[in-house]
Amino acid sequence: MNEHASPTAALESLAVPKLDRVDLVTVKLPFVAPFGTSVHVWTDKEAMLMRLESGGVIAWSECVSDPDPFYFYETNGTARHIIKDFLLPLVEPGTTLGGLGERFRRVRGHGMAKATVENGLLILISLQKGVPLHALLGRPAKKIMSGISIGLKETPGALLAAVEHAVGRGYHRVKMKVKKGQDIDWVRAVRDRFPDLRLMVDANGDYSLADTDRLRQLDAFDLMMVEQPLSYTDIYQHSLLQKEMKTAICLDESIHSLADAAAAIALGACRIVNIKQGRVGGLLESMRIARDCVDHGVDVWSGGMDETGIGRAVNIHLQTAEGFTLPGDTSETSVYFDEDIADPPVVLGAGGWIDIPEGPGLGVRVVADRVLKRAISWERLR
Ligand code: OSB
Ligand code: MG
Repeated sequence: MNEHASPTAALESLAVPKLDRVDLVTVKLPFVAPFGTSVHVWTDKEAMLMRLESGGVIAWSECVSDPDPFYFYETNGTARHIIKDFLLPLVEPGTTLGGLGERFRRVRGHGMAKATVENGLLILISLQKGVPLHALLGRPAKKIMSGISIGLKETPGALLAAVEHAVGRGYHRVKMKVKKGQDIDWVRAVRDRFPDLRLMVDANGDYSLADTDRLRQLDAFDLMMVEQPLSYTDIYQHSLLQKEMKTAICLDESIHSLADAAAAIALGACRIVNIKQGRVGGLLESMRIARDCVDHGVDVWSGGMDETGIGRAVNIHLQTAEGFTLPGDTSETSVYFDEDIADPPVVLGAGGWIDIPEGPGLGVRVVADRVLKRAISWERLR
């Protein structure tokens, strides 16, 4: 098999370590400000973490689901059920990660639950080998591009203040949330004030094809892309819309797998794909999708789920992979939290670049006191 055939072949042959102990720990972290979207306003991050212990080595991973099904069908509750009752029983030493992926395929969907387990194992293996996660993925270190996702605001003034702050910090691009009726005028206000800003919008599926004329008005603002304008279930109608719009469409919610990405590309439903490693079932599937996008001239970036420092670090390591050509939703920790559960926090360096945290595994330390302070449930699974 040549290098080009598969970016994940070496990873698929890694052996699953023996797990001595497995816990699910749910933490609740208040946001510094409410995060508003067309589907919900979140005021805190309720994150389900997985703690794996093997031969004295401890690895933490994060499930990117929310407690509610407003962005995605999975919730912390469904992910707990699927991990506990279906996925974890399939995790046995002697299996390879590729073999585990095959076993997981029998469970339909539930990519966020699968990603929690697969990412945890990859982080554990990288800690056991004493190498950074990106090196385990076969990728050299590099500086990562930054991007911020600005939620819906109460007033255009508040939006402009948030964009101004982001520009001052040096972000490589700014994404603003839009919804029907809170769109054209709000984008115009930002564009008038920041004519050269790399700017994009995210609708989280708030529009339908009946809104095509309205969406076409966005073409006037030199946006990098419009993310998920139509339904979270749709691919085909996006292909019709893309033909009517100059602005590139980026799909987020619609893409759950390599097969979805391939279908979207074949139909011309998007010119850009937002890969959220959790939404597509983990790092391996993310790398497969990114490779397929490279092969078809489609740009890729890493989305975010306003994760704690654990998931945020996973997204940072993933962006060393081939294909991640655009700045993603990788922002400073302080955008969401006064105090995260992991150290060090993500901070933008010179020129808006983000350094990969140094050291084995994720390179971030999960601070036990803070996890205990924020924990709302702790369940031992094994
Ligand atoms: O649609 O990309 C989205 C957050 C939660 C759910 C969905 C989305 C988002 C974001 C924030 O836009 C991304 C981040 O900063 O992590
Ligand atoms: Mg999105």
